[in-house]
Amino acid sequence: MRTIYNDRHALHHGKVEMFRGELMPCFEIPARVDHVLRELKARGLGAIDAPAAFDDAAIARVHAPRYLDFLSKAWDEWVAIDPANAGRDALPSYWPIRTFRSDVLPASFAARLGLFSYDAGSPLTSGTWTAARAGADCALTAVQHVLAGERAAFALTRPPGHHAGVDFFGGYCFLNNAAIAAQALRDAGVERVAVLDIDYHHGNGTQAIFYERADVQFTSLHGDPHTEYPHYLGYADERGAGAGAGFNRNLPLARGTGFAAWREALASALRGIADFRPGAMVVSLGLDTFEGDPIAGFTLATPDYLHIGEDLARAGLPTVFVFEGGYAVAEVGTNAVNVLDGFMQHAG
Ligand code: FKS
Ligand code: ZN
Repeated sequence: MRTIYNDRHALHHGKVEMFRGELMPCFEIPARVDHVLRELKARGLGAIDAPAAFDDAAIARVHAPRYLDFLSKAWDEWVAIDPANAGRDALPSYWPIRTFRSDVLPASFAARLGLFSYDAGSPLTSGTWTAARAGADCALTAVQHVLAGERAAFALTRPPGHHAGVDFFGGYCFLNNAAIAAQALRDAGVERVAVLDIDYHHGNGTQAIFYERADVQFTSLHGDPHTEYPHYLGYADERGAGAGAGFNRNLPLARGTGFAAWREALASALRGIADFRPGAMVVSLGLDTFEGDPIAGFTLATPDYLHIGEDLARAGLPTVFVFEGGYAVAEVGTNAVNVLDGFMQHAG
């Protein structure tokens, strides 16, 4: 399987995130991708290519113009407030929740930082825009290879994407790479696209982007939002709305869920995807379902990831893998490559 990779991911390197009233070192760090890259090379999984450069049009198919405008200029605005900000990440501290206006774009940078985000765990850094933008190029390039007839391709990128919505960042995510890939497949003429999200955390951004659409089906296996981040979305009764009614499926699982139960949920998810008869599938590939993950609660073991790849291959669909979470840094490479390796061994 071909991997699309670019070292610009490392330009996004947050220092701290807010956790329990304290600033803690970030979990989402460049070394995550370095480990996956090393494992891909060690196991000779396939070519590792640089992404092609795309203009902003494919990104603007998913994200709002005023959000992209904000994100692309945010770092310069942050430093313009105070030159000393060059040495600090930007973290929001207030948000326009219910009863506040979101149509007004305040002049204040801090106010706009809150308007376009939903948590204090996603630092915006000097290289965030460049890294996220290069990540979207990786996803779009992976799509091109699959459109050209390759069975699958892997966008190895960070920051991750599945929490980012049309006009907000959060959960370490800025541009929704999986949604951008799914939309690009649609725009290239694939009539129905399935997005399968197997990160530990619900892909609230991807769900929201496609919630009222019948042409992109979203299915997610994740920790029960009653106890797990992102808490405010990801419940089983969210089935889509309007034209999208019936095209959203959430399979929340209790903290502590092991591979047997998780794999049954995956089988159910894949049956729903088969019923949809998609022309292609985008997989939000998070590895934070691993038993050793420091911020998640399932108990999957390293060999289980080979079986996940096998099950995904048996869906028989052209597949774009997009890298998402996974914070057991020493194991994330083996776990990710196990999925891809298991897939290729059963891709037929
Ligand atoms: C502990 C509270 C939870 C945010 C967790 C974000 C998870 C991100 C992810 C992604 F794939 F996007 F990277 N913090 N500080 O794993 O879903
Ligand atoms: Zn996650």
